[in-house]
Amino acid sequence: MQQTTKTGRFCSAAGCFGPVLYSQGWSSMRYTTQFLLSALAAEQFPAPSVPEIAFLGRSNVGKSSLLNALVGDKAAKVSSTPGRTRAINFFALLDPSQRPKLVFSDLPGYGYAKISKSISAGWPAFIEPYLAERETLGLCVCLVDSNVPAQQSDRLLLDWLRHARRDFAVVATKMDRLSGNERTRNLAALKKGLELDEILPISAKTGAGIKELWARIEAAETAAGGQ
Ligand SMILES: Nc1nc2c(ncn2[C@@H]2O[C@H](COP(=O)(O)OP(=O)(O)O)[C@@H](O)[C@H]2O)c(=O)[nH]1
Ligand SMILES: [Mg+2]
Repeated sequence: MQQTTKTGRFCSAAGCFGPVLYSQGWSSMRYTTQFLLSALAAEQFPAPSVPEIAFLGRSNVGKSSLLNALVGDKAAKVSSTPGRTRAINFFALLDPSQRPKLVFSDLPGYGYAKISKSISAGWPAFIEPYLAERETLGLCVCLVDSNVPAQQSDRLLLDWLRHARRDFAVVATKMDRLSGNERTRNLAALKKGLELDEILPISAKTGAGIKELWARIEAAETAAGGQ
């Protein structure tokens, strides 16, 4: 069965095909998304290969919606399947000749539980070694909700990533819910609260910022030695 999604993406049994057409324009590459596996322990991680992009955020921040906007329904569906929400879900992004170009890793949402000194008491133990040691990890995309003030759990995660010298990009989700004034105010407050120079405003609903995020991901891919 084939279907064309709301955003104009084309999906069939073989997968979803980008780029996503939004009013902002196109991402530069056509990718097919292929689910690789769900890992519940470090031994289950796929063999490191192409540059990897990790997605991190608190539950309900809009991670599934963002993955859906970036690469299609498949990633979002797999990642919200019960039993897979506590796993790291790995997806390969294949170029038109079906060669893997990137891997997306979708990490479990860190909960409302207070993050302790090991990043999170509520996080499975294999997350921290993944972030610390995964050699192909080129970028961590950290999601924060633009409607919610800076959270201690997000602050701790970002401090941890800084300490680990991991490249990260922070995106503020659900921007469509805010008026123009609120956008400016909330982004400034988040930057201050999280000690950031830059935060990328996005909306999975309207597609705003998705093209810019793709550009950031592809820059990280290039920096990590992808081609
Ligand atoms: N208005 C709006 N709602 C969003 C957006 N992204 C996510 N949501 C909503 O926020 C809720 C949580 O989103 P979801 O993607 O499941 O979050 P996750 O738990 O981080 O995977 C759902 O009700 C989504 O419809 C967005 O860009 N705009
Ligand atoms: Mg989700």
